[in-house]
Amino acid sequence: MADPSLRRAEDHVDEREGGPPRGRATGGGRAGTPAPGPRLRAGGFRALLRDGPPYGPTRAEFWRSPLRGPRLTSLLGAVLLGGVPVLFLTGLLSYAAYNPDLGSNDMTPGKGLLGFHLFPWPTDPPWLYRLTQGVHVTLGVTLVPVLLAKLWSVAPLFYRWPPVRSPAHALERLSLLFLVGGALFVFATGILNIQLEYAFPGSFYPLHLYGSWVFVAAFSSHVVLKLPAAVRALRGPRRGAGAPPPPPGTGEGLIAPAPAPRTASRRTLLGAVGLGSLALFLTTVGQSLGGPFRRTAVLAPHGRLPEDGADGFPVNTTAAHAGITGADTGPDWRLTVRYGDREAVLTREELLALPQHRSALPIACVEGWSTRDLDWEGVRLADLAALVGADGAPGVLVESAQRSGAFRRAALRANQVADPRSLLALRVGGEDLSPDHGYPARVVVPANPGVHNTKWVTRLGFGEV
Ligand code: HEM
Ligand SMILES: Nc1nc2c(c(=O)[nH]1)N[C@H]1C(S)=C(S)[C@@H](COP(=O)(O)O)O[C@H]1N2
Ligand SMILES: [Mo]
Repeated sequence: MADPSLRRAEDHVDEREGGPPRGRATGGGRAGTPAPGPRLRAGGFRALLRDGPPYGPTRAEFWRSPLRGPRLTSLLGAVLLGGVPVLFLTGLLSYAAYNPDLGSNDMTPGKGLLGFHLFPWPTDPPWLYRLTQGVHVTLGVTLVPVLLAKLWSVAPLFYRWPPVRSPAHALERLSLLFLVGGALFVFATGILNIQLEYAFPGSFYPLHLYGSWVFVAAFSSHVVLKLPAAVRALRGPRRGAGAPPPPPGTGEGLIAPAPAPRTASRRTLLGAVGLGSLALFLTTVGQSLGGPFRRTAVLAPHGRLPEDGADGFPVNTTAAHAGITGADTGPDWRLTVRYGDREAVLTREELLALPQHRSALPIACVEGWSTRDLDWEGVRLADLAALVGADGAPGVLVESAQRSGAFRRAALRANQVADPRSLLALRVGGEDLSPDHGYPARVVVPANPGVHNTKWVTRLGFGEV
């Protein structure tokens, strides 16, 4: 027989649920021990529906950690409440940064519906995408231990018996499926994408984008439903082992009725979660800070690459991987610039003979890594537009020598073309572009996601957005 105070906690459950007494605390003290006696003998399907199996995780005694409780769950929830909105906001900004409403930039089906918040992505400050996407990826990675701890802290609730009590309860459980499934799905797809460098099974963008809307919808209703309880738990007194049960409506089902002996304090658990997050943060953030810090990003695929040397910055998609051959970029390479029926075809020498400009701009990848400001040299996109009288064009479709793959082309908006720092770059760090960095010519635009800084450019189609 369990501690009498635990009976009281159970009674609260019964009060709230309005069901018959469930006797979960009476079936025998220890987790995993089949409850002997009356429950089994009463047997039958109806008893099973009412009480659950005589042993296993549907029984409160199965869950023995003395660390679970509303305060722990609420503390972890509060951290997620701080982090998830920032993740969502920076994620939406990243979507906007692609100018998904332009040309072939976005392959997401039904994107119109999700495009309500879009705005022309600015070119100032030039480090904007570096910041927003660095925060998005670093914060996402850092929150993983908190998310896992939060799920652990509420694990007994997943198994509460009976699984469905009423239509309203069924709806609530369905929303939890979207909350937990959504959280795991969005975090997993994000991390897979960083680790696989775009070699993602299926299409990452629609999956991650739609997944996060589902997750955030479920998250919002969860916050509305749980915030009062969370505030109560955080304001209320701390409860040590053996403390009286909390008042009704707080934490039933979380506090173990038959707790195992305490081997660590709640503070130790929170400390371990915090240390895990700190370790992930410290081994990830260097990829966004760049410079000497890049070496500290041991968990990031673009982490440890050194940044020294003229061309010394990470490569995303090598020329070989993109199927770019020597013939594509050799002496026969030409740049076609077109606006309506006006067309100019230029060799690299002719491009080098046009006015050359310098821009100090970073590469900032959607995967979260970015570089310091690199010293680019080349022809202004605005000058190339003027060459074919495209000054007023709504934008430009940039195409590369790459034959397949989503990033073989990208559309830029008029404000990006007009910015005097936007270049068709021919050189970086005082040397010709290397083959992997886009030789003979590539786009660099301030605040542009790296993926739209197209390499191995062969054609600029002004107005073709
Ligand atoms: C990634 C985000 C989150 C996930 C996946 C998550 C998941 C869950 C799940 C599955 C439950 C159990 C619900 C049940 O079966 O009744 C729960 C309970 C709870 N959550 Fe969250 N949660 C998240 C964020 C938050 C936030 C931001 C807060 C802060 C307001 C919060 C506060 C709570 C509270 C107070 C409970 C109540 C436990 C009880 O019924 O006593 N959660 N959470
Ligand atoms: N043609 C083409 N251009 C491309 C890519 C590509 O796959 N194909 N990758 C893009 C991505 S995702 C990034 S982050 C930058 C990286 O530039 P870097 O390899 O010179 O650092 O190039 C972009 N330009
Ligand atoms: Mo990228």
